[in-house]
Amino acid sequence: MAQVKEYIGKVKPDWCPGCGDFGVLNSLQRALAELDIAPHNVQVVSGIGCSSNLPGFINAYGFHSLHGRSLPVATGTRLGNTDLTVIAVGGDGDGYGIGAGHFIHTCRRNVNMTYIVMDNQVYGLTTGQASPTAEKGMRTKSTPEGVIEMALNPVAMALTCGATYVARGFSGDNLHLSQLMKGAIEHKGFALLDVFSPCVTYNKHNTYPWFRERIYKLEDEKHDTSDFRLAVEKAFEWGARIPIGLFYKTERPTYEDEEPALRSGVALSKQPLKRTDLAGIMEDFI
Ligand SMILES: Cc1ncc(C[n+]2csc(CCOP(=O)(O)OP(=O)(O)O)c2C)c(N)n1
Ligand code: SF4
Ligand SMILES: [Mg+2]
Repeated sequence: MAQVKEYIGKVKPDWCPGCGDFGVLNSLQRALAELDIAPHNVQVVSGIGCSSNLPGFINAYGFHSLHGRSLPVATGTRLGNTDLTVIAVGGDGDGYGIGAGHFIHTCRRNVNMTYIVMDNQVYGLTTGQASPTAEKGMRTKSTPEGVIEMALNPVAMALTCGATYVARGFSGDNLHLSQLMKGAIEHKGFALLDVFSPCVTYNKHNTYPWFRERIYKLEDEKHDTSDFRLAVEKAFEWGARIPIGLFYKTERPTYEDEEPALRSGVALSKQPLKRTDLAGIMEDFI
């Protein structure tokens, strides 16, 4: 088995001390080591945000893309080289705000990759504005009198948009989180892992103790992960009790299974280049 230290990047994270993203990074390094996936076979793609700086701190291929654009880049990477383990990472603002359209369509596309969202209910990098998952009424610097809109529900969205592995973790429980990550990475299809990852600097409401008082593990209540309706019901549980763990898992053909250019099973990047004579095509247009 690989060692966790093999996945430690050369650059030390510059997150605030206590930021939940440390737990996500550590859990991901542990999950990859336990799955024995060599760093050169992993591509970590992000958008923009504190959380999206993660590819700089892990020893693997990385791509720090544009705000909200991790999923299209990750999809392109995966379709270009199906031999890679592709993991998109980022924040709630990145994935559920500016990147929401990509999120919806990536769920229904079912490309075989993992999406880890460090959900802290704020835009951390830009100093604490309300994000799409901020609760109604939450006071932030952009909502001094409280958020007016209702919060977006990422788990329910992923379920109803067609993601085939839908889970939620907590960065205060690294062992549990790395198990969910392993499940997501091993799953054949699109996996969403929403992670409660507290922003200790700008979110004084959703703190570690706040989550610890409320979260419980679905597996402790013998949750049936094949029951779609039950998963949706659980996704809406919020308040005194908040579930974490695997909500739903199912199998259906991936995009790669059905895309004609990939059906052979040979990665596109390893297929021979065919020379196409463009002269005939050009004549049609000129
Ligand atoms: C097109 C564009 N719009 C806005 C920004 C400014 N911006 C950078 S990060 C960010 C939000 C980050 O929030 P989130 O994704 O939740 O990450 P966090 O910092 O909380 O981890 C915003 C609005 C940007 N970089 N690019
Ligand atoms: S501002 Fe918040 S999200 Fe960003 S590094 Fe600090 S604690 Fe983490
Ligand atoms: Mg955020």
